[in-house]
Parts: sequence; structure tokens; C-alpha cells
Amino acid sequence: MHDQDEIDHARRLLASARRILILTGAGVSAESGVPTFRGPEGLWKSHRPEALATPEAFQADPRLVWEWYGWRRERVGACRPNAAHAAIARLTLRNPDARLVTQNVDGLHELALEEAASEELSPGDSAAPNLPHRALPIRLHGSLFRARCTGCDVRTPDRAPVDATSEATLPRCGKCGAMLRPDVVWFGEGLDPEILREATESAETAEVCLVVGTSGLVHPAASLPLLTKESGGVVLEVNPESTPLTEIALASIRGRAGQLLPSLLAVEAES
Ligand code: BV8
Ligand code: ZN
Repeated sequence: MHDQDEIDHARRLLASARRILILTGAGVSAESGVPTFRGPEGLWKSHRPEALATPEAFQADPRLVWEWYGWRRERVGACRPNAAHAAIARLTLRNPDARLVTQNVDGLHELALEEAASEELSPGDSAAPNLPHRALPIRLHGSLFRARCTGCDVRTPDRAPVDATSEATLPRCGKCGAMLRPDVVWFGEGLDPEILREATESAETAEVCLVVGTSGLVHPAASLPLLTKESGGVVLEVNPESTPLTEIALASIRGRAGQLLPSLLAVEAES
């Protein structure tokens, strides 16, 4: 059970703040049926992170790594955004100073944003919703649905099923013929410097950093809330369990994202 006073306090802080940073991890997608990394049913359970999410693993066995990412792409492709994704999307659409930084590569935040923007179109509008850049999630670790060429580095959207029966059937670059890789950031790889700069700037200027559904173990993502706190902002956490970030949070609300975020991010009724 979570503490109602804590929730009310957190809601008031979020309602009165302009510059808000939301940092999400795999837990925000758990209620959509996407397995987390380190939970009991976690993705890592049947695999070791270093066995799959590293450049060395891809070098050693691209077939196994593509098999895992192909399975995840199929598994995630069948999932829908949940109420937490929707609440976050509505916030970033209505508040130009709210930014979303995600560690997730499942694309559910982007789907929720398109759906929220379409709801705001008047019925007659046929134009695709206009998604302002600032409302788009800052994706620290890339995307399951994009591939990158190991030869010429070209990046392409890629939602196709992966035929990982042999190295010969793995995806290849249409331009140079080299093997493609998932366009995600693996352990030991640096994050895109421009993306990291944007995320760091959001963390340093945020009045409130709301951390949702991350075990707080992976850096440099996990160090962002500390930047908010060190710059005089407040950290709030939503997670069924405590994490290394709990101790720097003003409030750490034990609960599920899909259950808590709609009310935490609700627009205050005009008083
Ligand atoms: C880099 C790939 C340097 C894509 C991933 C500093 C200190 C310590 C270590 C390091 C450091 N700097 C670098 C490191 C090493 C490493 C690292 O952090 N290791 C950790 C494990 C100790 N970091 C790196 O290697 C990073 N690179 O810094 O390189 C560098 C610099 C310049 C040039 C060259 C090199 C790269 C990190 C990126 C790794 N890639 N994924 C993919 O396959 O997905 S990380 C992987 O873990 C995922 O991206 C995932 O997002 C991420 C974090 O996991 P979480 O999202 O937190 O998920 P998890 O399952 O752990 O937790 C879920 C949480 O949700 C739980 O707390 C649970 O209680 C909660 N939950 C469950 N249900 C719900 C819920 N919450 C709310 N509601 C619910 N319903
Ligand atoms: Zn190429």
C-alpha cells in the first residue's frame, strides 16, 4: 500500500513545477507486458547481460544477439502503451518545459505520444499530429526498431522480423552489404554525446525529476536524478521497490507506474 500523504505531496510538487524531467526505465512498460531486465521474469534471467548486450558478444556471436533482439522486437511489437505512458505523453504535450528521458528501447513512449497528439486533433483533421521536437522522448539507449550498419554506419527504421537461423540470413545493409546491428547502446559503448548533453541539461535545470520504473543501476542514466538534486531540484520516485535512487528522493512512492502516474500527473482542477 502506498502513503496517500506522499502521493498528495508529490502531486502538488509536480502541479506547481514548470521544468519537469521524467526519467523512465523498463518498469514503466511492465504493465504493458514488456519484460523488465532484472525482475523475476526479467529478460536477463535467461541470459546474462554481458552475453548479449555488448559489442564483444555481437562480434563473437551475431546470430545469438540478433535472435534475442528479434525475439524482443516481436514481443514488444505486440504490446500497447499503458496509462503511465499516456499520462507522460499528455504532460509533455501540454507543458513545453517538461522533458522525457528514457532508457527504454521499446518505442511505447513514442506510440503513446502519437495517440495523445491525435486525440487533441479536431475530428475533421486528417493531418498527422504535429509532434514538437521537445515533446519527443530523449532516448538514451537507442531503439529496438532501428538498425545500424556495421560498415557504413547508416541507420534505418527496421521493424522487420529477424531471420536468425544462420549468419547468412542476418540483416544486411542495402547500401554496402555489411551486417546490420540493433541501433541500441550496449554495455561499454558510449551514449550519443548530443543526446547525453540534452539529457544532462534537462536534469540540471529541472525543478522536479520524477524517476519511474528503473532499478537505478545503469549509468550514466542513473546519475541524472543526482544532477537535478545537486542543482537544487527535487527527486521523486515511483517504483514497487526501493532502489539506489530512493535515498536521494524527497518521496519514493511504492507502487506501479500505470496505477500512480495518471493521478500524479493530472492537470490540477482549476482552483
Ligand atoms: C558507458 C541496451 C562508457 C539496449 C542497455 C558508472 C558507474 C557504474 C557503472 C558504469 C559507469 N559508467 C559506465 C558504467 C558501465 C555500464 C553500467 O552502468 N553498468 C551497470 C550495470 C553497473 N554502463 C555502460 O556501459 C554505458 N556506457 O557509460 O560507457 C563510455 C563512455 C564513452 C565512450 C565509451 C564508453 C552504457 C549503458 C547502456 C547499456 N545498455 N541496454 C537494450 O538491449 O535494451 S542497459 C539496460 O538496462 C536497458 O537499456 C535498461 O533500460 C537499462 C536499465 O534497466 P532498467 O530500465 O532500470 O530496468 P530493470 O529491469 O533493471 O529495472 C526495472 C525497475 O522497474 C525495477 O526497479 C522494478 O522494481 C521496477 N518496476 C517493475 N514493475 C514496475 C516497476 N516500476 C513501476 N511500475 C511497475 N509496474
Ligand atoms: Zn552499410
